[in-house]
Amino acid sequence: MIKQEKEFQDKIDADLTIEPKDWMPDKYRLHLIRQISQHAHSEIIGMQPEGNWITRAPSLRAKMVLIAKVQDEAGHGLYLYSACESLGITRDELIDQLQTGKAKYSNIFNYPTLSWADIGAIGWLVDGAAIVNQQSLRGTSYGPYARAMVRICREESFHQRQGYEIMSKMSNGTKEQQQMAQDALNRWWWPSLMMFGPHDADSAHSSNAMKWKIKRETNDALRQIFLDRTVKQADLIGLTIPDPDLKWNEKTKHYDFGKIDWDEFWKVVEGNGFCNKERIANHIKAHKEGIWVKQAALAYAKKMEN
Ligand code: FAQ
Repeated sequence: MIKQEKEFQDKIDADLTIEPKDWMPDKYRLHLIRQISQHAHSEIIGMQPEGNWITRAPSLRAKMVLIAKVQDEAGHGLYLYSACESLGITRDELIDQLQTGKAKYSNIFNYPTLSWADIGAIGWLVDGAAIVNQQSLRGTSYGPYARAMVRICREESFHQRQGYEIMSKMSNGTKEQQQMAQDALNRWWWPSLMMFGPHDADSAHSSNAMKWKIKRETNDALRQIFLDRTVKQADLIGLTIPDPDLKWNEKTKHYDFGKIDWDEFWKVVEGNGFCNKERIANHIKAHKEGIWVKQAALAYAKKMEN
């Protein structure tokens, strides 16, 4: 091991953060660019399924809360793109990777939002899963990523609560509302479990990620935390988790659960989910239509320099 590499690993082992100007192995840098950009793209593409319901929110309060949430996701994307740029890649390159399909984003955002209950399910389950993952990432070894996570987690917990509030209201509402809430849970449950990525044995990047403390917990460990927490929340509002194999295990003190359909996961991740094409087409359209804003801002900045 070369001297620099040893010093780098010693720092990680001592739980010190790596900062943009510190020496780092290329593989660490590229690993982070991949993960942080996937994370940033997820926040931005994740605005679409919820944005779809802003005009149809059932009350002014619900509309205001949803607008604030979607706006927060844009902010999260910006913090993450900035953290990623500190690794020596430009925003234009990152956007190009997303739009040409070279970079992934979370599987979950390729499912459609069919009813208002889906907005509840996204907040409760998708933000709930995101928080579990992101709370662990507050201790990630790359300083700018860890600091972005602290701020994002605070906002994300408000998002989770707004989703749970919607689900709780609907499951205590009319029979039709209860059915809508259960139907949303049925459709979003398994894709939410998939968000944590493949099982540890099949997770290509986990070994390096754990060695470099980019990840502090494995995919399966985080999935289990989310599951244990969420089953109890479903019980509280009278909803049924759509898994006949779900069972409390007295020995492990965790819930055992059924098999995840990994074929569905890979189909979605490889671009063949319900909404992949629509999501990317919308992103490209928004960028084309908004180019004048970017040009105007750049022209203004240039004028101020002179
Ligand atoms: N979707 O070896 P691993 C949010 C890919 S934020 C798509 O286990 P890794 C907020 C993976 O990239 C949600 N692809 O990979 C919000 C790799 O392929 P590659 C996003 C996935 O990186 C809420 C391959 O599978 N959060 O929701 C997924 O060690 C509501 C092998 O996998 C983050 O990104 C997936 N779910 O572990 C916004 C958190 N999982 O790159 C709006 C940060 C795996 O070699 C509304 N990221 N793949 O081509 C992470 O913690 C990790 O990257 C994992 C995956 C855990 C996602």
